[in-house]
Amino acid sequence: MSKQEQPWSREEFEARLRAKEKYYHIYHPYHILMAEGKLNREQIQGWVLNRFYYQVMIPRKDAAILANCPDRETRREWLHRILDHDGHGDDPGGIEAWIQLGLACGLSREEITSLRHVLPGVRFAVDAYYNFARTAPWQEAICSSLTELFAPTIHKQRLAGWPTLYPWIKPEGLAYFQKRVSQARRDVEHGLAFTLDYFSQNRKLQERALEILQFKLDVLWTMLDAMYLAYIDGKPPYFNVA
Ligand code: AHQ
Repeated sequence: MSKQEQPWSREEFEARLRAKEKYYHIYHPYHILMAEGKLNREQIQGWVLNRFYYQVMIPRKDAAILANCPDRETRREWLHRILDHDGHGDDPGGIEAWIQLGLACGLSREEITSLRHVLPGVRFAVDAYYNFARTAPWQEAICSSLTELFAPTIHKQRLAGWPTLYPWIKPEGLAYFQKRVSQARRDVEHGLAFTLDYFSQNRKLQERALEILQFKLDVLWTMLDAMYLAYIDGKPPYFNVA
């Protein structure tokens, strides 16, 4: 087998997955302006309203993976992701926590849950992720969640910065980010171990894993592109149509 066809070692494969961090949406101009405290109330509210569509589609994405997955052990590992978002017992879950973030930003529950502010570009990117999880092999959908390798940093950045950068946002709204720091870490432990095992069968599968991770990075980046055009450039869809 030539050098080009041999699978990378587990360490090199993991390093190549982690090297994709440079494409993570923390580096998107929208998030850079956010981290610098340069977004106004409408631009923060627009982000919260649009990201809500991503949040409500996550448990449906995860349920699609469960539906496609015949392996009981993997389903047992994956199930908590739905409960994390939909809630269970006394824990109202991440979707409710995101609504609390929206309320803390001065939005109404109805405005958030109506989804009427979701931009077409955001909807298309999120639906691309959901439809990927529904139609791709379940192993590929597990791999696509690995952008969460990079998520703790962005959640911690918001927790550290927002109280001073955006004092008008009620601090209780940040609870969502606090929960995600530990949930993302736990999710990724299983997701990464599974990906390193399953996709290391051969080099072609390893390269497919990198392709899948890039697709998900594109989903996250494209959501912010739509928001940038609408809320920073002031050019929402059809802005110039009478
Ligand atoms: O709040 C986020 C979340 O619940 C998830 C689930 C996970 C997945 O299954 O793809 N990805 C993810 C992400 C969340 N928040 C994003 C953020 O920037 O606040 C990061 C995002 C991710 O990195 O995929």
